Amino acid sequence: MKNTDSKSHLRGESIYLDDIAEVQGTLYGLVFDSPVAHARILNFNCKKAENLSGLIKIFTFTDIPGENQIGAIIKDEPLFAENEVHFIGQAIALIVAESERTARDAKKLIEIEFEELPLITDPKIAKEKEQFIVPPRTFRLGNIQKGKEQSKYIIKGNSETGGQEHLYLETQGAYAVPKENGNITLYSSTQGPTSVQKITSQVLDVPMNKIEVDVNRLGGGFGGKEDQATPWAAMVSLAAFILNKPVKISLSRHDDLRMTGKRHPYTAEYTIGLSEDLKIQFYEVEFIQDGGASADLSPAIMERTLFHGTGSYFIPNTEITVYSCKTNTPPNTAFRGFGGPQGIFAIEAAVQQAADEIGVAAHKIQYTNLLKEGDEFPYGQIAKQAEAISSWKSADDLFSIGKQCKEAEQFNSENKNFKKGISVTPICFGISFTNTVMNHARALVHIYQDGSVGISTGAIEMGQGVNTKMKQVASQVFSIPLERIKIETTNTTRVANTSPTAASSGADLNGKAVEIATTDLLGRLKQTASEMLNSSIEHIQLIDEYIHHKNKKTDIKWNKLIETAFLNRVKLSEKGHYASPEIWYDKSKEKGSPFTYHVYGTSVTTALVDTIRGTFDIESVDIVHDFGKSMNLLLDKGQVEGALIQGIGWLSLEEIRYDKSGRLLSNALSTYKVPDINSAPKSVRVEALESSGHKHAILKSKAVGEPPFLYGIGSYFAVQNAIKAFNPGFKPDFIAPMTHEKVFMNLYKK
Ligand code: MTE
Ligand code: LUZ
Ligand code: MOS
Repeated sequence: MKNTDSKSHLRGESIYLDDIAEVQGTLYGLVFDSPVAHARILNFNCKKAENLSGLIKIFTFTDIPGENQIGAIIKDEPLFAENEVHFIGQAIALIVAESERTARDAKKLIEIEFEELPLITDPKIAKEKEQFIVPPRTFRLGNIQKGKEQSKYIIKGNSETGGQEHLYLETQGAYAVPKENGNITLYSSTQGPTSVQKITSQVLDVPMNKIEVDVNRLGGGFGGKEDQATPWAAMVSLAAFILNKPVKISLSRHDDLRMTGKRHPYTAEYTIGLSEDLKIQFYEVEFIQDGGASADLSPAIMERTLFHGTGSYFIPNTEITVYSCKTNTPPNTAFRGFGGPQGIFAIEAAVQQAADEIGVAAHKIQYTNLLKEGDEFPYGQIAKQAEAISSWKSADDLFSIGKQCKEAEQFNSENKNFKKGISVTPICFGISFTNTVMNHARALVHIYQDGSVGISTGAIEMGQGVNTKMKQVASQVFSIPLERIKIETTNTTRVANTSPTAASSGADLNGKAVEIATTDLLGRLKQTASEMLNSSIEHIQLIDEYIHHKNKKTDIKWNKLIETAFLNRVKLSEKGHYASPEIWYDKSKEKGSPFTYHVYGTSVTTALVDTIRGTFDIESVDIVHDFGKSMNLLLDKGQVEGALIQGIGWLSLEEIRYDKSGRLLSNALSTYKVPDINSAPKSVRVEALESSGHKHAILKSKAVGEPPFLYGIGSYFAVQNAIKAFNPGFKPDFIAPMTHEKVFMNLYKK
């Protein structure tokens, strides 16, 4: 079962935002953004720019009829800067012209004067000055003091993970087309059409029903378009609304890199205690999250870090705190894993450091402490259908962890110029938006008179294959081929009040809504069939496009059934609404059961370090992953492979750097190294854990979008272990990314 988009992708026929046929008279927008990181604006003069021929208008905050505000969780972010700027790349104005070229020329003619203000780029300094986005939060389980008393080994340390650029192939963009009576059709490359609709309506001071957001597909989002697709959409809508002309914006890669936020960098300070038998007795950790200049999704991301603070382990005494800090860089945002990977890296660092100091293999400590059925997470949820141990055992059976370690040791004893390192990475990731109210979705299904089917949902196709999965659900319920089914664009007029396609839950939530709507329709169709056959409904089945009666195939085909239903005036359209059951969370106690289920898995990573050049290859990654009962193993394996390589990039290649003035140094693909085919593992094996799936997962097929990103963590520790094999005096730090430069320095560090 392939991704149903694969053919049009391959032929270059798939339509992204910039491929939408433009309406005559379309104008082009370009953002004028701040060149300084923190300053008061003393003077803004665009007279010269406005005199340029072909220049239509330059929009600033003074042109906004409604609120100059785009903050989704906290209202702390203006669409256009008013009197102050807070980061380099912050939007100050939108230049609208007949061509993008003219807009670029005009940009150079804008005059602006600033009074520069002191700035903070280091989140640790922000913490000292109590520049918080929201107050810190703490999750607690058990009693740290008790844990200390039971510990033979107590280890203190710290770790650090860096930012990450989303590098969706399609940059941010939006296209607003005005309609009659002040209505707007808004095409946006967004994961969150409702959020785009809502914020745009507030900026324009019009009701939401005047803004129709339509999304065909994205050329990748990875979280970068969960919240940060909104400003561009609001800007072009503002211009279209005031000028009554279609206006489009499509960011150049350079502008996108500079103006948009990235994965949150985190630092962690931890203390971990273990008893003689290597049971973790307590874990105390304090994270500092670099939020950037405004809240964006930072409070929600901070929450997911708290939820994933203990990774795949049961730790009876835990205290996890996160400080979300404000700095003068672009607001950091959602990125695959959403703060979870940052939390999990720290516990893995603590385990590795403990292993080093105690003198045992890390995988001994890891295995000893894996979550079991009935264990309690620090937030009170009880682990059910826990697959941590089963996936580890399955990985060990299939890939022989012990044997791989022995072979690496043997290799290392025989080679000096190359060293091997191995690491094991157990993963555990919670599925559901941690904000319980967001876990719902809707679908609208039409069966046309000829038997073809059109489905609208709130899910956004961004390469992950959610449209293919939606078709599979309908095809399975109706028992008709996929060719009869079309997935429509995601459109706020057809399906309203959607949550963003995020938290890996797009397929589950929207798929369940499709299942509900199609099941309702099926009931009605069976009723029609029973009338056609003068029988009763329990004798009717639909199998492979034919009505079966009393378990015997009839000659009545799907089309005939639909035609008859139509002539009998049966309702052939249905909507479905799904809200995840059973989940809840009490923020005042920091306890609850927020996740519908968890996804587990185990990977074994082997790295090969060239000790002369200081370079490394990831030789192999062997994975046993908990897909539940995968509804589409090809797509799901694609998600695992893609996420793995994205994770490897985060921890071993990609380095976001700002200078002291808040300027992004890694502002091009020449200075920011993303994984390519040469840095991909030489071998990736992905095996499915045998499991019965989960009843609340769509067709028992567990969410797969984000969890496998965590397998990338293995690359960091595998390379680190290879360095240790060469340089026994090396005392590792736990600062990521482990770039080739750092490997080189670490090989010879005394
Ligand atoms: N896969 C592709 N090809 N492109 C993407 O942008 N985003 C990831 C993941 N896989 C992404 C992707 C992220 S961050 C999420 S949350 C999920 O897909 C969202 O889709 P789902 O909920 O349908 O899994
Ligand atoms: N977005 C969000 C997310 O709003 N809440 C979440 O819990 C979440 N998790 C992962 C990715 N995006
Ligand atoms: Mo994904 S970070 O939930 O868009």
